[in-house]
Amino acid sequence: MKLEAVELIRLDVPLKSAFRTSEGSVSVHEVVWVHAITDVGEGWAECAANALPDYSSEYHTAAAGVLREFFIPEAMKLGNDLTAEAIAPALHWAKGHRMAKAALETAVLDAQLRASGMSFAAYLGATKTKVPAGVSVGIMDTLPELMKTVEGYLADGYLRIKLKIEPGWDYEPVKLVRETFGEDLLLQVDANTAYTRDDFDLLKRLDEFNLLLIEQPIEEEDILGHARLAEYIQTPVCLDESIVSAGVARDAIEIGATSIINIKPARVGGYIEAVKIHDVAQAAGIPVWCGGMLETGIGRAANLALAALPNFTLPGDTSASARYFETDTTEPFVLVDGHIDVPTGPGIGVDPIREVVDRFTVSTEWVK
Ligand code: NPG
Repeated sequence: MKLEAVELIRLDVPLKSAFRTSEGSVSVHEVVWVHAITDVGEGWAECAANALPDYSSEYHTAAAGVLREFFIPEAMKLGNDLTAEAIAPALHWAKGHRMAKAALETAVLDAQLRASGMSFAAYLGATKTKVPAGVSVGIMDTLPELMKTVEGYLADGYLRIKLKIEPGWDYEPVKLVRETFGEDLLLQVDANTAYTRDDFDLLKRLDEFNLLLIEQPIEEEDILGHARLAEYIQTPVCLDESIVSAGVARDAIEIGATSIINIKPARVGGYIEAVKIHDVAQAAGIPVWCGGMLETGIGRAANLALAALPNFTLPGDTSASARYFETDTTEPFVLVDGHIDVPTGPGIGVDPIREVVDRFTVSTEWVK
């Protein structure tokens, strides 16, 4: 297989409502797509980098830049030896930029699998045909607004609620949701690194709510700090931003910094590395779940395939298209009894709807 050209597409996809985390608020999903043209057919991927370097150091225009200047030429140098499995080794010399690397690998993998008629689910080792869906609830201006939103998602059938928290929006909203919706609700929180080692007492107060987990409470480099926190509080600590590779996952597990892992393929450089993390965690008895980066259907499809692996035992942020988008870029993913079907077609199993993509496209460039 050979990479002939890549189209980098910048899209602005409007969100139904603003999504606020401890890092900021977004109302438009600004994103780069990688459309790979190979001699065996085309492949698609959505790069998860945000518009701002707020979740990680990556951001969409930097991802497009590093793809254009370094990664796509490197993949082209592979000539007829191109495979999805060859991408990570070929780009290994380049530090970081995992979301950009992931997007290129995913687009090439999509082309490769479409050509051989195999689905992402089959390639990755999925054992389920549908996956339980959770939903991530942003920080709101008021508690009544939060309650109305959570109530709506529970009525939709979501099986687990994740509340975004930050200092000043933690104890009270969590208490109110727990008291209102009862002990049986699967409830977890996500701080996106908003706290510090000085906040352990504050975080300990959340122990009374019997949460599934607290996600990434302190900064991503501070893995030892998470291990100390995990000893101090009862709520299981789950790492997201900190886990950038299977090696880091292994170390974080070993020092007790994480008893559950959020796997986002984009954050770790792609689906092949994501499966390695799944396996490392499984061998250590650590459950995992699939995170999200507000992906449209093109990105969501592949995440659903990953979430169908056996050690994904907790509901993921694999919500339906309607959670975020009035109009998705593919046929919408729908929630049925709290679950979403894993695509079964070749590759990611869905196709972009050209007219919708054109409507949201800000610019395109060809790298040849
Ligand atoms: O469902 O796709 C989704 C989004 C889930 O909360 C979610 N993502 O930190 O996990 C996260 C968070 C996020 C979204 C982070 C956008 C940064 C940007």
